[in-house]
Amino acid sequence: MKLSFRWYGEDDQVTLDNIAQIPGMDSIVTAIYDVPVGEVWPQEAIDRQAKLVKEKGLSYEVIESIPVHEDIKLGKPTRDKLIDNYCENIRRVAKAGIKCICYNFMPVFDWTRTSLDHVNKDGSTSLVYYQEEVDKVNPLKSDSDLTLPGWDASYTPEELAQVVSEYNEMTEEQLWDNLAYFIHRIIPVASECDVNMAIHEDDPCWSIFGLPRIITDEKNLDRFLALEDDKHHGITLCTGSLGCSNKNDVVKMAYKYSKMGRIHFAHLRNIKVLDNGFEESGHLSKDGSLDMYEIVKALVDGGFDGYVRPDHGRMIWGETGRAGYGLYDRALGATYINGLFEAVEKHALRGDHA
Ligand code: DNO
Repeated sequence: MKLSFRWYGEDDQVTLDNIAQIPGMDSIVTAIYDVPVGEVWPQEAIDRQAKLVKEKGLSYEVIESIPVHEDIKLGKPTRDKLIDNYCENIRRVAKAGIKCICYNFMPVFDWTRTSLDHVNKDGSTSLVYYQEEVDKVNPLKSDSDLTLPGWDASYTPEELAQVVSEYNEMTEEQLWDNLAYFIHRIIPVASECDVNMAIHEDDPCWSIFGLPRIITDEKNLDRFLALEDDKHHGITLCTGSLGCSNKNDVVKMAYKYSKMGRIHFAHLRNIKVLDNGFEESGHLSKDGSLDMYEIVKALVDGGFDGYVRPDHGRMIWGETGRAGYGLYDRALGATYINGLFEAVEKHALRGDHA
């Protein structure tokens, strides 16, 4: 496993030096953030970023994300040109040494939470999702002043209502068709460039606001992976996204898909599953509902050799900044993940009780 850490570029208050000083850190996970979705990333910007990262002794091998334009998900006639641009971005980042690209296929809303600063008993703050709060929001009403954190701020309320309404008639099957169309076009390019494409599961892994969501469970991941028989067509195993539904057996999926050689990236974090949603917790097994030891063991047993990053952290020790992406709790998570992998890998090499 290669330990990695998300970095939001030169504007991120968490610096490359901070990240390089975390024990065991190997790779940066980043993107070009100032180019509108659907456009081609300038090669100079990619190369400059690669140089900055490498100068700190870190690898530049993972992009999260090259976002997928809504017109591709909607299957609009403009999609062909947008997919050409997407393929060009794959070629360009590959030229700079990228080996893995994380992306998602969620209509309009990427990860969704109802609060970004829920105060825990110990005074730390976390991201939480309470279903009753989501149910109060209607993104089709542009005059509603209710919004949720994490919404794409580049949309005005009117534009948001417009794009949501375009999905109104769309069934899950149509979204599958549009996803298949996209995958059949990008995977041959990724294969040629030897870049692993790693789709991120929908977060949370159920439909919100009546919009279709399909990358949600084992059955759908099987269907997704069957779209192309090529190891470059794989997944990001996000334990928090899959694990927020009790119906998902994350340990089983970690083993099954790593054994297939299709997990290229893992987002490891824990959450407390509630009857009405979930709360993000510290990374440790005892902090939440997921058994992180069993998940790591399943990855190792399955032969996983991709990138891993600690996922959302809580805000601790008075840190302020980008919700979920502060330095301290993610660094603690990284160290915990390192410990789990070292223990599990050494044990596996030795065999039982040697
Ligand atoms: C949230 C992230 C997601 C993820 C995208 C991948 O913190 O896990 O925004 O980057 O869904 O495309």
